[in-house]
Amino acid sequence: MEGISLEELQLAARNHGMPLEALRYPVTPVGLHYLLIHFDVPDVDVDEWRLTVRGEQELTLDLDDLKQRPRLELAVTMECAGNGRAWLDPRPTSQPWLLEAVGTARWGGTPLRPLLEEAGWGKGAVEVLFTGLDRGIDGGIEQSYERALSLEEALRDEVLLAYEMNGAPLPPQHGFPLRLVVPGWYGMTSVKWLSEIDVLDEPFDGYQQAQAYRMRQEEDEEGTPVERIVPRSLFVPPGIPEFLSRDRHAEAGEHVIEGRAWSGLAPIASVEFSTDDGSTWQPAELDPQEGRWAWRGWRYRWQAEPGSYVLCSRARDEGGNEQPLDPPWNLGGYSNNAVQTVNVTVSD
Ligand SMILES: Nc1nc2c(c(=O)[nH]1)N[C@H]1C(S)=C(S)[C@@H](COP(=O)(O)O)O[C@H]1N2
Ligand SMILES: [Mo]
Repeated sequence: MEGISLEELQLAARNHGMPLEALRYPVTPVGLHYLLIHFDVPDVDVDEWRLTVRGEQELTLDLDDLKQRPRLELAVTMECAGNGRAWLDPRPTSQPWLLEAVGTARWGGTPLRPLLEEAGWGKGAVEVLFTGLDRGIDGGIEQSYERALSLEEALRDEVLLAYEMNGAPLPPQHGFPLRLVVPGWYGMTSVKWLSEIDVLDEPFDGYQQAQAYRMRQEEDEEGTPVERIVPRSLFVPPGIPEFLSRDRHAEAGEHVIEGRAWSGLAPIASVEFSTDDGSTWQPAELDPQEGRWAWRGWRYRWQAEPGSYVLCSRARDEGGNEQPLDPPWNLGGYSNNAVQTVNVTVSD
């Protein structure tokens, strides 16, 4: 596999991941939640800031107007569609995530649907476009960061306009003062620094919809859109790490491996654990599911004897979707949910 370029390193240093040991927390502390910012964090003056909603009518709201609307708080697991990208060979050039582009927050705000109903839409409405305040250039095109959802998806009860994260105002890096949160979909859908919502009569064909976030093998293919999160499980690596390789060293005896699993397609049905690089699998114990949109905790009691091991876990959802052992390749490096592997040396 080719080395990481300085440009990829520049992206990786701006956009940090969640350290895997933070899988211990059911709700990720804000500073440990992953970050993905395509351009710059915009400079927002909240006194000047307004949300404009354009349907059949145009509504303009400030932050206090939004806070006075019905309140909804939901624990939602968010994952970047590029999580797992750096394992692909050849490695697509973009943010080189390994496994850590995930986090779960309690997002507080107001549901989108009643606001859309107030603005109204005509017979020809097909999509709803969400525009952020951040601007930049990608694929040679100057753009605001913006993404659309079908009207049907936008009207789901759990789609949220969030002004709080874990009980505090959104921090600048997570979209202050307002962001969209679309449970079950990869993170690119949840537009930060939200300023405009437009009901559209034509499908949106902007860069982040029609060029980026499509599953394809070649540049000139139309491909299919990246939408819902495919199943994944991750676990806290046991023992202690070697500084550079992050390979693990553990003592013989029982290790309770703690992990989490999620899928945007269907609820998690099972998690299995392997200590021999996926040759044989044992069932893990699942914790109760705490709400549909947050990850589900699981544990595996490993009786470790001296030796060398490759630990892995594999989740399956109720739709029968299961993590593959080897990653299928695609041009953008999206949606790679191949199993995590952790090398461990166990000694007496
Ligand atoms: N306005 C705006 N919204 C955005 C982005 C962005 O760059 N600009 N990045 C998206 C992507 S790709 C992801 S994965 C999530 C990350 O959200 P987080 O940084 O709060 O974890 O935000 C999404 N919303
Ligand atoms: Mo992302």
